[in-house]
Amino acid sequence: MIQGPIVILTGAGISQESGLDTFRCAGGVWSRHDLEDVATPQGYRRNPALVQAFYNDRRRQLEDAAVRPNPAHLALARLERDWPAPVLLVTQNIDDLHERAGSRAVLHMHGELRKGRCEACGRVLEWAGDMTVESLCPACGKAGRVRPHVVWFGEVPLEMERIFQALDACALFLSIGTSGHVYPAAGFVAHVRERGLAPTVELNLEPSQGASLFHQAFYGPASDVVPRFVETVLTGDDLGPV
Ligand code: BJW
Repeated sequence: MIQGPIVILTGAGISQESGLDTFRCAGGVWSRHDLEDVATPQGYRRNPALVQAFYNDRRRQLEDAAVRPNPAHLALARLERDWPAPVLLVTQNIDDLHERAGSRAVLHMHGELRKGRCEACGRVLEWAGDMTVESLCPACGKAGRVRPHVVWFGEVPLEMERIFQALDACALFLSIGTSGHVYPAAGFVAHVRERGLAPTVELNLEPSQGASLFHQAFYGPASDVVPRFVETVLTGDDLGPV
């Protein structure tokens, strides 16, 4: 039986049934856009307008009434509410579906679509509409220095210290809807496993890159496997051999 803090890593797969594309699945974001162009600092320096347009489109998508939390997001919010110890959600996603589902302890390690960052004054800003290469920073007033508050390849992900502290103290590590291609997130399971810190469980549509490192795995759509797994944890049922 699990007792104590839970750390959950989520990726694009958890939001797929909410209408947001994953990156590496067939028809995913990287099949339509070159990641070197839109998800690297070099790409941004080459063509900031292209990158702003890419994130503007994705920010607008969040406004679509059809894009809303699915049963997987809701189940994780319930877990945080009903579990007697801390539940920390570490998400690679830049959407806000965990928050909309009611989760409160959420760390966005790859940033947030609804935030911008001023490269002149360093302030992180709430950002609702489009961002352009001429946008003014509401904090310092400079024009053309606001960029999406997201983490591109080669940049350091956010909140790493808090994440590793939580991993070191967890009683269960859960990975949901991520392909395990992108580090450091892909390395969390090895961090927990190598130190014998906690059982590690993968919930995904298919085995991820790091599948062999998980003690247990349940495969299927997140809206199905996540609520069922949360129910098992909350009722205190044995997770099986770990
Ligand atoms: C479903 C489903 C359903 C589908 N239900 N499941 C060589 C070795 C090791 C590392 C490196 C290396 N060369 C370079 C690196 C570092 C690099 C890296 O990892 N590169 C790899 C490609 C090799 N990493 C970095 O540069 C990172 N920074 C860094 O390492 O800094 C150094 C440092 C670290 C720590 C401390 C100090 C210093 C930064 C990475 C930034 C990634 N940014 C992006 C874009 C963010 C903004 C945006 O959204 O546009 O983040 S890339 C993109 O990939 C995005 C995602 O968060 C990330 C992960 O993708 P995710 O979520 O796993 O999605 P998919 O599509 O890959 O998978 C979806 C999964 O869902 C699949 O498995 C499906 O089966 C499943 N699924 N439907 C359940 N209904």
